[in-house]
Amino acid sequence: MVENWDDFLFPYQEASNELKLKLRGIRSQYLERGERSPIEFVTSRIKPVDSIKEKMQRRHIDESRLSEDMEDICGLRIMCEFLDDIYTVVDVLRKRNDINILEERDYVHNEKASGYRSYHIVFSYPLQLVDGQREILAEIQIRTLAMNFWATIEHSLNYKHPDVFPPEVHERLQSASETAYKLDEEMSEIKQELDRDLKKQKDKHE
Ligand code: 0O2
Repeated sequence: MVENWDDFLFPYQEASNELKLKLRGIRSQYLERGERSPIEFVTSRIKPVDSIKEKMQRRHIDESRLSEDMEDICGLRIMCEFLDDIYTVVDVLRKRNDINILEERDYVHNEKASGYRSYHIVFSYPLQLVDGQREILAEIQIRTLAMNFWATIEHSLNYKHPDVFPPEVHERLQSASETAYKLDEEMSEIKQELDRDLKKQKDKHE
């Protein structure tokens, strides 16, 4: 049982701080090499205690098994400019030996009924503590800026209580998500076209 929530959450906060720094470091490495980074920006959050308790009830998770059964107490989010960047980031993460992937959920191509899109990676992270190593469960959500725009606003309208959404609102949110996805596809096509033009010009001058 959790006696003190601050003590319980401390290692999650530590893991979150370290991971945020490391993920931002990936962006710095690309920029340092003079390349475009597939990571635009990184955010993190520790799940609020109220939200942990609500999920415990909803998912029938025993308080004594929180560290093993609740995978998103430590949550990180990576925002990308383009759709392809999502999968580039996934490949980069798969190669790391400090991110032991347990599960991947591709809600980019299999969007949720709400219209939600994002790529989720559930993993364990070896946190070094004074008493030794401890595996911390965490989740990274990877999404485009357009997906983030939609999810942020939809979340603030509260996706956990879809029954408060009249069917018409539900449909409009789904349709807004489709519009955001079309925007992502259009931006990707524009980039691909510009890349092709650039390559043609380069080839001409060689
Ligand atoms: P917050 O504030 O982002 O932490 P569950 O956590 O039980 O709802 P599950 O199956 O454990 O869901 O994990 P899932 O669905 O892979 O990921 C849950 C998280 O994904 C949510 O965390 C949201 O961040 C995001 N998410 C999933 N579905 C939706 C959706 O329809 N709309 C929006 N806006 N976000 C979604 P939290 O804890 O609910 O929120």
